[in-house]
Amino acid sequence: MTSTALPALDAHRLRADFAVFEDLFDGRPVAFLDSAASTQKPRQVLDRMRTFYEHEYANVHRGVYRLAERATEGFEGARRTVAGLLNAPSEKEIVFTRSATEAINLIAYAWGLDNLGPGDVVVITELEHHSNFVPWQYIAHRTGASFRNIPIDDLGELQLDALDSIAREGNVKLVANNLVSNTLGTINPVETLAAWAHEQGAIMVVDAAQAAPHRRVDVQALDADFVAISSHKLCGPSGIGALWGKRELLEKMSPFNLGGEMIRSVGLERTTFNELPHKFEAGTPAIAEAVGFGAAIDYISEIGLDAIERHEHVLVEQAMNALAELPWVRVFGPPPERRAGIVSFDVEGIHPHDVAQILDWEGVAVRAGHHCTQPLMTRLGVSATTRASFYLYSIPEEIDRLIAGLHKVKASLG
Ligand code: 7TS
Repeated sequence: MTSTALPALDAHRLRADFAVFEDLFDGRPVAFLDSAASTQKPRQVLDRMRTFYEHEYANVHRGVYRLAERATEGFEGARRTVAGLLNAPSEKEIVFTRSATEAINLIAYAWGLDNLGPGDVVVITELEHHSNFVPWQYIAHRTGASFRNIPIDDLGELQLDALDSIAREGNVKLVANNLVSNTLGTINPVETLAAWAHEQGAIMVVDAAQAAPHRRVDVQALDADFVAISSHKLCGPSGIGALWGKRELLEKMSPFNLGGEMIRSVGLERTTFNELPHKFEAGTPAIAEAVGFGAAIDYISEIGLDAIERHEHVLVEQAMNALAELPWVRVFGPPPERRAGIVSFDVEGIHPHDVAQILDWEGVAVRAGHHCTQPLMTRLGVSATTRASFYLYSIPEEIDRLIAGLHKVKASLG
């Protein structure tokens, strides 16, 4: 919630860290309202990666020479930073992956294939990104488990009264939900779902790709079993994400990718696997990207996740109030109090791709499409929406430009 007593974030000052805002498109900087897809990168992250490549780079976990030790320290230091961000009990529970998508696939293959079967139930929600939907649908089909969906109400909030009937359908073994919906911005009641999952004897998988950049995520407070996050959504480089998992689960799980680095010893007859987290990190990892990921976490932590959350709340309220003045615009999802800095909407009679195209001519960058949430689009009765999303460098003027752009859209195509 907004409070004037708390220090506000100075987005205008922070923008100086992002070179992209110095570039002009038809004489104006881009109004970048697509941070839910991926965020811009500050100089601090890019400088850290450059220094690492120039002065600290070697492969990790293998050299005895000092440069290799320096590289390993940079890489493992990033792991400690990720553990700190998530309040993980141990950094050994942090596995670097390529992305949030790969983190979820790791759970689906390495936990799901061995632990699911006929009579078991996998529960997801109507609000999931395909990354937290398709792996579960696929693994459920492959193992013979059933696949059930928690529906949403018209405001895009989960209908938890469906849980009782889902529990009667079999052994609920896994519940997967995002903490923040990438399409509607809904903040989901993950703690409640985790408690319910545990009552059923199930594990709780939290897709925090869209939450970790914008609010505190504490894996222990959520009482989750697995949490997936992504670097590129929190000012870090693409190509790296992380999975946190409870140690007892990770210890028992089979490996996911096989090859170098994840082994303890290899013989013709038998291979034994490395300890955590290396068991899940086959091959040369994304080393400088991990270091950049750590630098990005330091950057957002210094600004403060609470300040980022409050800043986005002010922007989302401004955007929703302004959009509510346009009778030809329909906004999807919950009120500002129960959402992060994401607004999806429909402009009456105009396809979202045309909306986004005309907005681009005005220098306003938004995403149009199904946002990798086709089951949600079906529920909303649309094939696509236009989505504006905010981050720490977003400013009120950009929302004014969005609204002015929408008037042009209406005037030219409405
Ligand atoms: N989960 C959620 C909730 C997401 O929003 C995304 C990406 C992912 C998982 C996948 O993360 P990645 O690390 O594999 O990239 N979401 C979006 C989006 O909304 N527009 O583009 C990508």
